[in-house]
Amino acid sequence: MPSPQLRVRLIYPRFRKFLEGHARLQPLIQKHQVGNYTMPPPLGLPLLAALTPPDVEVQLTDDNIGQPIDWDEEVDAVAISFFTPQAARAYEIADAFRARGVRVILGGIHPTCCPEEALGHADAVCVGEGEPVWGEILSDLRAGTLRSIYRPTGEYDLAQMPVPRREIFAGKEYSWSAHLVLVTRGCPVRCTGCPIPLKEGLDIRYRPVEKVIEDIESMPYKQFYIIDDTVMLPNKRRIQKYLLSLMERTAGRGLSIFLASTMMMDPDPEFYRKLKAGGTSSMYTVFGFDRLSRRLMSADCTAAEWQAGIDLVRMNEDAGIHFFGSFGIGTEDQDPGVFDRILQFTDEARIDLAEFYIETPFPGTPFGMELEKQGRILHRNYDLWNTGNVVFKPKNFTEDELLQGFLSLWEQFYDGKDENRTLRTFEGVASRPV
Ligand code: B12
Ligand code: SF4
Repeated sequence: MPSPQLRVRLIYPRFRKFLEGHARLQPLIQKHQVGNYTMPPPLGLPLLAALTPPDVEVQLTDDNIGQPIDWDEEVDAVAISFFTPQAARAYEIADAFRARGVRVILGGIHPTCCPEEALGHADAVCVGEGEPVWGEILSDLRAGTLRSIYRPTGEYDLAQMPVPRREIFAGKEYSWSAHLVLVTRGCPVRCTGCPIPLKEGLDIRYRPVEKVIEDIESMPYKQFYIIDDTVMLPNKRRIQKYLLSLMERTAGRGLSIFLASTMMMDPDPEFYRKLKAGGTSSMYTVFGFDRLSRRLMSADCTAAEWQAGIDLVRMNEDAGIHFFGSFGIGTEDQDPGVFDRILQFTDEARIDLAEFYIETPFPGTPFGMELEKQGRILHRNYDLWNTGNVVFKPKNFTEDELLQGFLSLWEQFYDGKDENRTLRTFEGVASRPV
């Protein structure tokens, strides 16, 4: 007897964008198209789709761009992928399907960090990487023997990773339609606000360059976003060697590559010229919990540290890589002077594209765990855990001071900025169906 066909509906829930709900920032969003964009969902769902056997039908509803959910669809299960800002909506969707007798499977960074909480809304929760357990989940679903927790026993070998099935995004319209490309997993750095070491382990695993190229060649577009900031860590022996060998292969293809980083970058101008030659067009740089970012945003930053920060920005820009700064505010070592310091820094470094976010105590991060221990979490209305709202008691600010500082950073930074300059990062990828 052939096994019955299974139908699984994949859902990517909606989340509030940074600036959503802050009425006074709406003119700024319209003009510069920052802080409120949508893009294709993370790679979890297309990777699982690629590992799904042909007799299982999977289709995606992207609730984040307002695609309607068919609550009465006849499906065997609903599989939802989400990070923390989506958790409230994910649970609402999960509860509604379970009330109709549909089985619900949850996965992604939030359920990985809060499996017990997620289990209150699901038949099964995937904790950690999905690739090693997805086949088992589907066969247990078919056999009616779904377990509550699926947790891979070892770390997934990225050489085995398939090309994500991005066709599940076809026909959907995003305001920024660049696709994501994964190159590593795991990170030894343990920045206090980041859940990646908990989710993926402390060793960096590399996806073979050949496989990355195969992935890039499978895409009809020339713009994409390499999601792993680990590739910019200043380790010449291993990490840079890997990145530069990738860049040798991407060079000369007319690509526009968006890289991500922290301020842990190599102060070597030649390195940025090589990245540019490989097709790198933008450097999305988070000023968060790494040492140099913290020093730049603290009152006792030295002149040498300040200059080191400016030099890194200029090395990117001078090589022709558009620097996009993402500044986190509200950490334990900042004080209300941080707002002026950030503006002074962006001014002196001549940064023309930036975003500002409020540090948030995400589950599974040392910052989140510490604040939880100290009883400083204000609420768990996850809709507001989108880094555009204050959800904890800050140490050196009042809650209102932090929120007002956040809003005026956006206003002051973009005051008088030429939108043609800020928008050059998004050129060619805005508002295009994927
Ligand atoms: C792409 C991305 C985005 C995109 C999202 C795309 C979209 N649709 O809009 C954009 C740029 C918009 C974005 C925004 C934000 N992001 Co973001 N983002 C990422 C990034 C870089 C990659 C995501 C990805 O593709 N990962 C790779 C896939 C394969 O991993 P995965 O989704 O976890 O899936 C695996 C498993 O979890 C599991 N799995 C996943 N889903 C499912 C489902 C089922 C059913 C099963 C069985 C398994 C399973 O299997 C998969 C394969 O192993 C991650 C960092 C990272 N490396 O993950 C941060 C990350 C997810 N972002 C993060 C944050 C904090 C944000 C922001 C809230 C804040 C900020 N300042 O950036 C903003 C949102 C701001 C706002 N409110 O507008 C945090 C999340 C923390 C948290 N607990 O929520 C991360 C982890 C970054 C970090 N290091 O802290 N982000
Ligand atoms: S923010 Fe980047 S460098 Fe820091 S722990 Fe997370 S993945 Fe590693």
